[in-house]
Amino acid sequence: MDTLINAAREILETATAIACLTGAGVSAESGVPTFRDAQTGLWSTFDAQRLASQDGFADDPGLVWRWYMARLAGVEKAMPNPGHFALAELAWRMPDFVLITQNVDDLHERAGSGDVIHLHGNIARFHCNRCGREHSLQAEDRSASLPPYCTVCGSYVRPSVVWFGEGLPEDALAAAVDAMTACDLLLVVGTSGLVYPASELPQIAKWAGARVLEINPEPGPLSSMADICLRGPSGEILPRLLGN
Ligand code: BV8
Ligand code: ZN
Repeated sequence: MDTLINAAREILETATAIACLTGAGVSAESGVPTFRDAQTGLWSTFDAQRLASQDGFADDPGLVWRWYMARLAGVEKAMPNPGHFALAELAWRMPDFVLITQNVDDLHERAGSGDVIHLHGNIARFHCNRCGREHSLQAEDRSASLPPYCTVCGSYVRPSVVWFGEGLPEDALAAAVDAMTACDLLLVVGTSGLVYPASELPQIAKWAGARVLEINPEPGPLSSMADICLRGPSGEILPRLLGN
């Protein structure tokens, strides 16, 4: 692994514009279950992809609401891990560094990363499912058995995350595509590369001539386009990549 880390460090040191795409794996060591783990952990009897959808919300708004309140509580209790801090440090070192995440937690921000591009929204923000009016979470909402009602139109409030079957925020996706075409190095950290359209982003970087480093204990569909695959937890690998 040392040889690979040294080779990766050399690529990092010669890069002039770095983009980084993170997934749930970067928060795993903070105790936030990855999306797939969420299917083996507390919620193993539910299909997470069903819960994170308009149909799932229409079917059982109370179940979906309680699922998000439980996940939000987990995110609020979690602390950023050395992987998050290493990416924040990298942004300080590299004038041209763009961080794009599929995660709905705020651990990158709490580690000091600024201007994080969130492709799938933010679990701590809420809006009306019909009229879009923003809703600030009240204490009583957290233990409620049903979602709160919008004060304007009376529809249910939902978390401001992108559900399956919903489009990604156009500005976030456009900024991510721009970063992929402009970078000469892409770091792909802790993502299974299974969720579209985020999973298409690394290919754009590759076509634009960027080198790709994958950091993930497991291989996946994105591994074949990586110049170097660092097989291990990002909380250990990223600090070593930065020489810490
Ligand atoms: C859209 C917010 C169109 C919600 C999320 C059939 C084929 C292909 C595509 C589709 C299909 N059917 C439907 C689709 C489209 C669908 C999709 O891709 N489905 C997949 C599952 C087949 N996509 C969509 O619906 C998207 N929208 O296409 O809309 C459209 C266009 C215009 C207008 C209208 C509609 C929307 C996708 C966004 C869904 N929302 N999150 C919530 O969180 O509740 S996605 C959700 O899953 C997460 O946010 C995350 O992004 C994703 C899981 O991916 P990962 O982050 O990679 O996490 P995962 O658990 O999978 O993997 C963890 C990885 O970490 C693993 O590789 C593991 O090895 C690694 N790891 C573990 N520990 C560590 C580690 N790595 C490093 N260190 C460690 N310690
Ligand atoms: Zn409303």
